[in-house]
Amino acid sequence: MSDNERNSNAASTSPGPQFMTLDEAAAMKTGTRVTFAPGFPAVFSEALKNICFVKGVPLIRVVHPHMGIEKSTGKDRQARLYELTSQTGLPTMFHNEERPRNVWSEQLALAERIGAAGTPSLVPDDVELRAEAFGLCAVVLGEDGMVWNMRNLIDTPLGRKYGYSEEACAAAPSKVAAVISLIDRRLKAQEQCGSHYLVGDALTAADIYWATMSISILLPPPEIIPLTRQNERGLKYFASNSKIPAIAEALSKRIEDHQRYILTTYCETPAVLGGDPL
Ligand SMILES: N[C@@H](CCC(=O)N[C@@H](CS)C(=O)NCC(=O)O)C(=O)O
Repeated sequence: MSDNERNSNAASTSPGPQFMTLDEAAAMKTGTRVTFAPGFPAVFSEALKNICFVKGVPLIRVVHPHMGIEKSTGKDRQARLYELTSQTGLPTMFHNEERPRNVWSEQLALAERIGAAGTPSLVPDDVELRAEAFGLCAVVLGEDGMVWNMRNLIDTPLGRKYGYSEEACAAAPSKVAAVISLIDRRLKAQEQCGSHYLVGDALTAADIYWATMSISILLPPPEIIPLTRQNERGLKYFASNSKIPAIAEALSKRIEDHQRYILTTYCETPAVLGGDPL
């Protein structure tokens, strides 16, 4: 994607991107449709948006239905989502008439396949580098990984879906910190080889996923993640995570520099979130 196209992508959707309904998205036969929580940088949706941005895949934004029961009807708000995708996680991704993709590794593979010519390959051809990139993604995005444990730092309905308990909550800071330290060691070793990236000497999915997911423990300034009515509380929570002692100890200038470099160089910045900007 050229710089012009990159800028026009951000400009055409900013400041008020349109979000369609799930039913509208499901009825479409062409295009790449991804669900979001308008106004909130839900990290899995945000990361997929950034992956698609790098790959020059134009996204059609869709509202992800909230968890819980709709008071007026007594129905589960996510019943239709479940009917369409056999799960309820955010984000789901539809492309043309293909089956929906609900897991990051499948979403990444799809983005790689449909990405525009000339865009960076986010999954290395070299299998050793590929194993490194997927290994890092797994400890950030996978079960019992960084994001999983970040959700268990406090008791929320979402955390309850990921096994929140007093024990899980007590273990979460050191599990989150262990991943941050791994990334930091990795960046240090890469720096010594003259690389700005987590794997090899080029951008991979690991950089995009980590830089995006790390906003939940190291909040970037509003020039990168703008404030909205919908994310005000959530961003305070993200910011407070940096102050949890085990996490604060693991964070470093190197982690911050890499996050800012990847987000501002390769991703949609400022993030186009929709919702009501403050
Ligand atoms: N299925 C996704 C994970 C996405 C995810 O964990 N989404 C969370 C929000 S950040 C969610 O919506 N969880 C509730 C649910 O799965 O019903 C993947 O493995 O790539």
